[in-house]
Parts: sequence; C-alpha cells; structure tokens
Amino acid sequence: MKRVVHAACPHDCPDACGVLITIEDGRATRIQGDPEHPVTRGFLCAKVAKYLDRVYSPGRVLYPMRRVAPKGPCGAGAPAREVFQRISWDEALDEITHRLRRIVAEYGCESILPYSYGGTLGALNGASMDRRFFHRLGASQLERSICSTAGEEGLKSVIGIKLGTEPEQFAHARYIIAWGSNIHGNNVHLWPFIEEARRKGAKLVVIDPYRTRTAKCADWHLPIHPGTDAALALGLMHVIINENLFDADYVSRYTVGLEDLKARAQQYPPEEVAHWTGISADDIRKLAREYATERPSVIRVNYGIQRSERGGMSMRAVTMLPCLIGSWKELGGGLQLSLSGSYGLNREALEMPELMQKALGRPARIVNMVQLGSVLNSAIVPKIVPKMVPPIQALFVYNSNPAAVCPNHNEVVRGLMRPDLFTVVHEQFFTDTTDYADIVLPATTFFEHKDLQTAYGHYYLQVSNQAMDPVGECRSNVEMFRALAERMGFEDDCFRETVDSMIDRALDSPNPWLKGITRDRLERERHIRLNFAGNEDAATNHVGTDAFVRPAERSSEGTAAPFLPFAQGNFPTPSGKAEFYSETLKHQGLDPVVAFTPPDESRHGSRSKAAGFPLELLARKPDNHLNSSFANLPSVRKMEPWIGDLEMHPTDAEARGVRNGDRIRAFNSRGEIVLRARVDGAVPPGVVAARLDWARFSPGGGNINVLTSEKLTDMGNAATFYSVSVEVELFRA
Ligand SMILES: Nc1nc2c(c(=O)[nH]1)N[C@H]1C(S)=C(S)[C@@H](COP(=O)(O)OP(=O)(O)OC[C@H]3O[C@@H](n4cnc5c(=O)[nH]c(N)nc54)[C@H](O)[C@@H]3O)O[C@H]1N2
Ligand SMILES: Nc1nc2c(c(=O)[nH]1)N[C@H]1C(S)=C(S)[C@@H](COP(=O)(O)OP(=O)(O)OC[C@H]3O[C@@H](n4cnc5c(=O)[nH]c(N)nc54)[C@H](O)[C@@H]3O)O[C@H]1N2
Ligand code: SF4
Ligand SMILES: [Mo]
Repeated sequence: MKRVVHAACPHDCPDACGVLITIEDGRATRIQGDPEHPVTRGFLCAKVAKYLDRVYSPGRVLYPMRRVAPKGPCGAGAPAREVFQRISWDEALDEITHRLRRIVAEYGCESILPYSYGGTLGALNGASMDRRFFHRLGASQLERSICSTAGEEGLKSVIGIKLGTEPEQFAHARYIIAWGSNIHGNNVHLWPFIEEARRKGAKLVVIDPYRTRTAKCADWHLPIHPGTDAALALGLMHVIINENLFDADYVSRYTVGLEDLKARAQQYPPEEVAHWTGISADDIRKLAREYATERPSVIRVNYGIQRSERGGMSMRAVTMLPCLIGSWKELGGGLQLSLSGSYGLNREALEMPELMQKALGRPARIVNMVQLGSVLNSAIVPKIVPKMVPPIQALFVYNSNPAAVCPNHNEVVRGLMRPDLFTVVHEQFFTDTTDYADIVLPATTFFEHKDLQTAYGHYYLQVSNQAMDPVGECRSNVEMFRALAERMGFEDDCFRETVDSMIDRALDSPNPWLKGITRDRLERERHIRLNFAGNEDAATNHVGTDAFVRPAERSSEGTAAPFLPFAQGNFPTPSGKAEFYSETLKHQGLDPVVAFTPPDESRHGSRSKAAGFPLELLARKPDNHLNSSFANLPSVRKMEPWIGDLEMHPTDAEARGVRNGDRIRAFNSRGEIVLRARVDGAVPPGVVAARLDWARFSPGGGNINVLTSEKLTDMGNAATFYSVSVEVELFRA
C-alpha cells in the first residue's frame, strides 16, 4: 500500500520545511518538499533530499548498547562487538536508573547534567518530557547558549522580541543586505524571494569576511574583518545621521535615545571605521546612503556576527539600523534575525519547571554548555570555570554531539574520558560522543515519531506526522524519557501524558497569534500561518508584545496579508520603544548605547599577535551538512569537498611557504590540527577558514574545535566560534 505522509523537517535550520514522505508497504520510498508550503515551495536542501540514506543508513544505532571496552575513539563506522554489546531496553533502563540513584545518593542530584541542543527542534522532542524528567530529578540545568543567545540578547535589547521581516516580503525589497548570513548554505528557502526581488531590480549586498556562495552571487561583497560589525554599523549610523538620511518622524515617535546615539556615532567617522573593518571610507558612505535611500531596504542578519567576543553589541548595533531609517514601516523593509518569538507556545506546560521545587525546593544550578570541557574537568584543575560543587558525575546527552560541536575539543575529550563519569547518549548514530558513552540508546528520526514544529525563519506552524514505525528498537526522546521516568518511580501524571495531549497543551497558550490553531486543523491543513490577520486586538495582548498587524494587504502570491510588526512602533521593550539607549543594559553593567571594542582574539586584539597567533580563524559550518549532522553519510559527505581543508589567502600562504594542497599544521594555545591548504580566494588576508567535521574522520582524531575557545560573549553567555587566533605552518611529519 502506498500513502503520502506530511511531516516537517526538525533540523536546526530556519526554514522548517514542509515535507512529504511516500510510504510503500511500511517503507519510506520518497521524500519531497511540500509544494503547497509557502516557503518550502516544493524543494528541499540537498542533504535532506537524501534523507532516505539517513533513515536507512547502516550506521544507525538500532538497539540499546552497553560499553564493554575502555572509553575512547573507535574509528570510523559502527563500533565493533568488543566495544559495545547489545542489551535490552529493560536492562538499559535498569542500569541507568541504578547508576543515577547511586550518584544522587553519593553526590546529590545536581551532579547529573543533561546535555542537549539542536538535534531536533520539534517542540516535543526538543524540550518537553526530557525537561520534566530532569526537573523532577533535580539535575543541574543546562544553559543552552552554544548558538544564538548573544544575538538574541542584542536584538531584544533594541526591539524587545525575536520578530522580524517574513521571508515572503523579501520579494518586495529593493535593497537587501545579507549581514553575516550565509543564505545559500544555511537558509536556502529565502533565496527564491531574493531572486524574485533582484529580477525586479533589487540589489544584494553581502557583508561577510568569507566569500560564500551567497557572496559570489551578490551585486556587492564587502569582506569585513571578523568581529568588527559594531564598528561598521556605527559608521553607517554616523553617515545616516550626519547626512540627515534617517526617518525623523519614525524615530521621534517610536524610539528612545537618539541624542545618545548621535553623540556615540560621532566617534565613528568612516575613516576610523575603515581602519577597524577593512572596508574603505568611500564604501562605508556609499553603503549608508544606498541603504537609507534605496527603499524598501531589508537586512537579513544571521548568527554569523554574534559568534564573536562582542557579538551581543554587534547585533545590537545592526538592529538599530532599521529603527533609525524607519524601514519597519515598509512591505519588504525591516530586518530578520529570528522569528521564533512569534510562536509563544505554552512552554511551561511542556517543560514544567515547577517540578524542580519538588526535587530541590529551589531551581537547580545552571551550567553553561559552551564550557563543558572545563566543567567536566573542574575538579582536576579549575581554570575557566570555578570548581564545581558537586562535580558532574553523570552526563546525559541527547539531541547533541558535544564531542564534535563543543569548543575547546581537547578539554571536552579529557572530561569525557573520565572513568568515574557515567555517560548516557541517546542517538541515531554512533557519533564522536558515543565514543565516550557507557550506555548508548537508539533514537528515532522525524520519519518515526510525531511532533509539533515551529520555525525561526518563517511564520507557519506544522504538525509533523509519524510516517513509519521506528527502525530497530529506536525510541523518540519523549518515549525514552517517559520510560526512564517510570523506571525511576516518578509517579506524576505528566510522565504519562500522550503526545497528542502535549501538542494540545502547547497550543493552549495566551499568545493570540495561536488563536484558532488546533492540532486537528494542523493535521488537516499541513501548515497554518500564525493568526496575525484579523486578530489585531488580540495581538496587543501577545505575551509581552504590542505588535501591530496591518489590515489585509495582499502579498505577491496573493495569499496572506503581510505582517509588519513594528510599522507603528509597539516594541515590547521596557520603554515601549526601540531602545538606542537601554536602562536594562546599564543595570547589567553594559554600555547602554553601543560601542565597538575589538575582540581580544583578533587582528586588533591586544594579545593575539604578541602570543604568536596572528591569523583569525573562522571555524565554519559546512554548507551541505548541518553542524556535525550528516557528515557520516557518504552520499552527503561527497557534496562537501572543503572538509579537511584550511582556506588561506595567497599572501598568508606565501609568507609561510605554503602552496595550494600542502599539508599544514594550524595551532594555538589550546590545540593543533593538520589540514590541507586550499588557497582559493575565499578569505581575505589575515583570515583562515575551516569547516566543522567529526573528530573521528580527522587523521589526528580532533576536529577544528581543538582551536576554538570556551570564552563567552559579552551578552547571552554564548560561544565565540568566530573569535579565534591561530598560526599556521607547513606540516612536517
Ligand atoms: N547547510 C547548513 N545549514 C545550516 C547549518 C549548517 O551547519 N549547515 N547550521 C544551522 C544552524 S545551527 C544555524 S545557527 C544557522 C546559522 O546560519 P548563519 O547565521 O548563516 O551562520 P554562520 O554560517 O555561522 O554565519 C554566517 C556567515 O557569517 C560569517 N561571519 C563570520 N564572522 C563574521 C563577522 O564577524 N562578521 C560578519 N559580518 N560575518 C561573519 C561567516 O563567514 C558565515 O558565512 O544555520 C543553520 N543551517
Ligand atoms: N566549529 C564550530 N562548532 C560549532 C558551530 C560552528 O559553526 N563551528 N556551530 C555551533 C552551533 S550554531 C550549533 S547550533 C551547535 C549544534 O550542535 P548540536 O545541536 O549538537 O548539533 P548536531 O551536530 O546537528 O548534532 C545533533 C545530534 O543530535 C542527533 N539527533 C537528531 N535528532 C535526534 C532525536 O530526535 N533524538 C536524539 N536523541 N538525538 C537526535 C543527531 O544524530 C546529531 O548527532 O554546534 C556548534 N558548534
Ligand atoms: S535542513 Fe533546512 S532547508 Fe533542509 S529540509 Fe530541513 S528545514 Fe529545509
Ligand atoms: Mo546554531
């Protein structure tokens, strides 16, 4: 029998595609993008188009496994029987509960640390039963800041909420800036809207130190020095203010702090900014004038600029631009970072933080995920983090591959090697992290479980249906934590709640934009746009928002009325206005306006050159994998020939006697890695770039994160993958 099931791609990607899966006799035989989804428009990215290879990969973890050999890398491919032995779910659950109970008795419940991130962004399998379980257990809480929190804090410090320009509106823009945003690689469903705008004469500008495919296709590429975006934004504001190109009416009605900003911007004349950014003063003036006058103009800023030591302030500065020129008023204007603030699901009902009260009588301590290496080793030599009391004795990993994605890889591995650390990994594959697991549990893919799917790059909510039975003995995160809770003897009703009931409760939220959206409708209609239109009164009650909805105007597709959240201000900040001056930041001891400070690990930083590490490393994402996901699938890996390369500028290569194709050693105080030099013009002088891969595929057994740092950003305690100083030399074996 043949049937087609609607699902939604849950990978950590802004696009959250609508997916159609063909099932024949219980087996998935085809995957395609939903042609009716207004943003997916019938196509998938190259990696997910090959998803059958993932679901039916011979590398899948199919059964619970127990380690029977010492911890450590066991090479590429599925581990041998001498390393892991198959056990039953009953045995696995018994062993885990037994070990966790013993650890709790000896060290206290906060010595257990959950570790999860973006394996699936499904509302349930991302964060629901797992959170309930760890809250009830009284485990340490994880600060999930490896990706986006600096940018989020920067954005919210100006406009108060994660909202912005919807992708469909990019088709109406005349001037588009992709700022630290690799649209072709990481957000490909925005591209057709940009192409539509360009066919109508729009100009695309890319601000990125790396010549991405997006940059190659652009009308103008400005290779900026890494970490200097706040300086550029301030330089642009200098020109816009001094040449009177700002929207005085919008600014006076809907913003606070113009005088402070004016004074600050005076300190950033284009000539000065040129020194910091490497972009000429003439180009800065030209960009400022074009951005302010070629209307509508829109900025797609992505997370690239905030993986830098002062990434929060960089994002804050860029977010001020559309407020200054009033482009929020225009169809096809404004800015997009993340749109996820619009969904407002009832997360409290899903996660139940009140269960911590039951376990501890207080909220559990918070441990930052970026500093996993130091956290696990703090009992040995407290360095970056203070000594952990109690120490972490159990690590429960799901939805993440920390032995690949976490910075300061050598320190992470040292921690994971601890014989006294009990590590459980719930996974679809034998990854770098399962190399250090005591117990591995088999996890479903989105083909094999049901979920509710939001997005951070569009405004359509979806139910992702289960298309087929789980392969092997795989269980979803929800079902695995449900079983574990039962085995731990947690009797609370919440651990027996069905998936459908959890979806219903997630939708039962005070957010008026969810009004009228039910599970039943989602199952029938596949995707539903958030209820902005016709819900204006309700919108003013949105959790902390006063967003405004413009009455029925038709977009190019003639479907939905466009959403202009800040056309009439309504910024959900403490002042109710866009904040060029922020009292909140002042109270946090941060600059209430915005300023540029160069990253310590950068060409302008005080320490980098002196320490002998003069090059700036971009430890980038692969265009065709998703962070560490997909790197193990041969058909997908083939699409990423840059893996294993260090991209260098000819000047830097020549100065070190390095030629294209030579083996080089890249190093700094944290580690070293051997890569192949690729001298192909992708990076400007002073910058080198490499892509994230699994550590086990690298000859030295470590990936590019051996060089990255656990230093946290100025705002949001986020990771600084793009503020890394290194040196490079020819490798002599
Ligand atoms: N194919 C693919 N898609 C993905 C992912 C993936 O790994 N592969 N990852 C997903 C995830 S988790 C996320 S968070 C999103 C992220 O998507 P993006 O936000 O686009 O993330 P990045 O690729 O980190 O950064 C974007 C660009 O910023 C540039 N950049 C680096 N430093 C600076 C700087 O200081 N200033 C400026 N102006 N630019 C800078 C980088 O060179 C890069 O080209 O993508 C998601 N989509
Ligand atoms: N050098 C460098 N490092 C980086 C980055 C970078 O740009 N450069 N990017 C950073 C960023 S932005 C991010 S978001 C992080 C991402 O870090 P992670 O969130 O750890 O991302 P992935 O590498 O995709 O690993 C997710 C893992 O979850 C598993 N998984 C998928 N679905 C499920 C499920 O339903 N259940 C369970 N139990 N497991 C599942 C997958 O098989 C995969 O191994 O990486 C960060 N690390
Ligand atoms: S990874 Fe992104 S682009 Fe690819 S199918 Fe999933 S949501 Fe769509
Ligand atoms: Mo991310």
